[in-house]
Amino acid sequence: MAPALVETVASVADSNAAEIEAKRRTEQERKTGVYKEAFAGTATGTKYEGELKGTAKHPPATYPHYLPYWEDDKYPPLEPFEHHEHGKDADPTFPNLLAGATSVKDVTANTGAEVRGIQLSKLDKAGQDELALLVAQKKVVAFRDQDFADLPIQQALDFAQYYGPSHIHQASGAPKGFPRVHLVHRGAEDTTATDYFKEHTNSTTWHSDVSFEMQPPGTTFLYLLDGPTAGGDTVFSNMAVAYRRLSPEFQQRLHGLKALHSGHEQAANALARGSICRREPVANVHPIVRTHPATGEKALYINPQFTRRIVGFKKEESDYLLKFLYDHIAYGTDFQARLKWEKGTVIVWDNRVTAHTAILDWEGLERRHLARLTPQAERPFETPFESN
Ligand SMILES: O=C(O)CCC(=O)C(=O)O
Ligand SMILES: [Fe+2]
Repeated sequence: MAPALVETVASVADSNAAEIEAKRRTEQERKTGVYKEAFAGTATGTKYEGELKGTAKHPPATYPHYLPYWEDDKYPPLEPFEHHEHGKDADPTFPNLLAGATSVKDVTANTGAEVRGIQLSKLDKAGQDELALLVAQKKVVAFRDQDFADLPIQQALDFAQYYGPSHIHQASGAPKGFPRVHLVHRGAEDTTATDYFKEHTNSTTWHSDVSFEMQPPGTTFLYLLDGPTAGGDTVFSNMAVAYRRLSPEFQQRLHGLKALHSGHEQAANALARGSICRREPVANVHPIVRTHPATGEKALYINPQFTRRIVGFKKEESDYLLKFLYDHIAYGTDFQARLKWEKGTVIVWDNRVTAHTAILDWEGLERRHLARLTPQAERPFETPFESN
């Protein structure tokens, strides 16, 4: 019998509390820069001339139509929708996805894979279903030599939107006319990262994308447009192994707990830097242990960027337990995988069962430019604790 779903109730009408807390924290955190927004791009910080024409040391952007713009158009709240999990329809032997592959390699013993020899954009529906399942199982897969970056942007978006409506980010830069594409862009000669390291020891910012939304992303795509010669890798943490690594007693205690995730600080940080906010920010309550709809795996679902408070715990209790869980994720190199970018790489991860962090380690002020397509998935749900 399928386990009964334990309803996630956003009973604490904490949106207000989250907003007040966000205002208090924003001032302080803009100064300390613990948010990844501390090194997010802005309209005024982006040197378009260097990006379009190149600089003395760096060539122009290879994909100028993917340069970020912050058009201040306002969007309504995200609409709830019924998510269809395509991974559930997949053939688990992956005949339509991997038959033509020339190489399929695991990145580590428990996390990540690298695939060569297939073209994602040519997959049929059965192949796309298998992609969702493979990514849910491996957590993150790097597909090399892809044509995504060369497709018309709308075609790449249509491919991703098979998995769900592509999220419109509240604050990030987007290609002109494509607010559903989230851009990661550090232009040539941009010194934000080096400036950041004057005050900080590392750039690690573990998170699961936009976990504050009611229906956060599932199968998520990030593809390289331009990258540094070496470095700028992305590290993924396998949140299902992170959960399984805990003792059954501890796992059981986490079951039934819910946490508040807030997008208010991200919005407030963007406005405080003179950037935009496309939508009224939201906060939502999600279970701390969520279940994946295709694999049935349980995974930790908290992250230091967006999770604020465990519902029903006093502040010190909540801070204490969240700190333990954040440290568990950050120190757990035995359930992390560090993926390298190459020209033509599309990395696909399942945002429901992973956390990730960019690594800003390269020097020489080279450009790093990527595009993310972010289909939303189901509202996180939990299933009852089962001892192993
Ligand atoms: O820049 C990266 O490697 C990752 C950026 C990121 O967190 C994202 O696109 O969701
Ligand atoms: Fe991210």
